[in-house]
Amino acid sequence: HGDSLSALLRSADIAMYHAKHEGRGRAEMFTAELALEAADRAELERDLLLGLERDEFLLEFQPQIEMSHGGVAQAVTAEALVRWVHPERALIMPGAFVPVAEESGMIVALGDWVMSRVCETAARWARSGVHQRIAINISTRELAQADFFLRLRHAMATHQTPPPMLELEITESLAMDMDERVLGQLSALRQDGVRIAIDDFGTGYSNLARLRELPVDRVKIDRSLVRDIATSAEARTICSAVVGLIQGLGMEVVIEGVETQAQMDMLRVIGCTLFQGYHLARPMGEAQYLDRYATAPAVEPTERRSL
Ligand code: G
Ligand code: MN
Repeated sequence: HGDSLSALLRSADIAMYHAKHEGRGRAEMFTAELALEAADRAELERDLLLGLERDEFLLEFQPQIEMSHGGVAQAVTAEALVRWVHPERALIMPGAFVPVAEESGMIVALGDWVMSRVCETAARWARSGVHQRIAINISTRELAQADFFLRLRHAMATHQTPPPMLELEITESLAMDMDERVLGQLSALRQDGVRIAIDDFGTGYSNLARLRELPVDRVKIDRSLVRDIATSAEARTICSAVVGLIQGLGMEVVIEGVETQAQMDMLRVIGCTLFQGYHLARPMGEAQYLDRYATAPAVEPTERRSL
């Protein structure tokens, strides 16, 4: 059974990477369809269940770096990203299994695992003086569970996680159609110190009047808005307008998917200070993350002379 499953997961991974720039929702649909087509879903579900029982999942962390005017670069938040260490494959990315987990309902168990692991890690970081928030990606299905917030609060209480150590990432499309109950719960968490971020901004449709009213601290600009800014004046205009709009609403802007120095230089001119992306760092294990980012702020070498 290993071979066909491996092939399925590999093609799902590939599809995911090609579809990703069209937005998370679409990427997930595409991947789920692929899984169905291959008629190997039952197998994947069975493996997921086994994977949960056998504790085959792990978290990687990718830093969000704040660049000050003085050229000081400091990691302020770690985005937690779940990976599956499948016994017959290397690391499997979430795009290849989260959609199936969502459709089969296993997302609840998987989400609980992520939530509890993040709460435990964040509490441990706080105790050892690492005051960087950890961000969790919340999927549509999870938020639709009536007891989602209860389970999150439970995980926080169990591990005694300081609320300011946590950040929730909610996709733009999800943020745009949250009901009153969910909004109320998010506001309450935010009042307790949890940060709320909108993820993948620019991939869906936003109602700007509604955006203004959401209980949100920061907005993560999707990489599709950033990809061409070093080479296209139009791309630059759009990106700059979106950044200005969000800052004008009093929210923080985080740029994700920064892949080149040219993009970053341009973004700093536009007025951005918070960056995440392969140009700065790829997601990595906790030990390596702490090794590299739990220390005092480092001076960015290229900036020292120019500023
Ligand atoms: O949907 P969300 O923005 O949470 O997706 C995060 C995913 O994007 C992770 O799987 C992460 O590995 C990936 N990622 C992080 N930085 C970059 C980047 O600079 N470029 C690309 N293409 N992907 C990235
Ligand atoms: Mn995210």
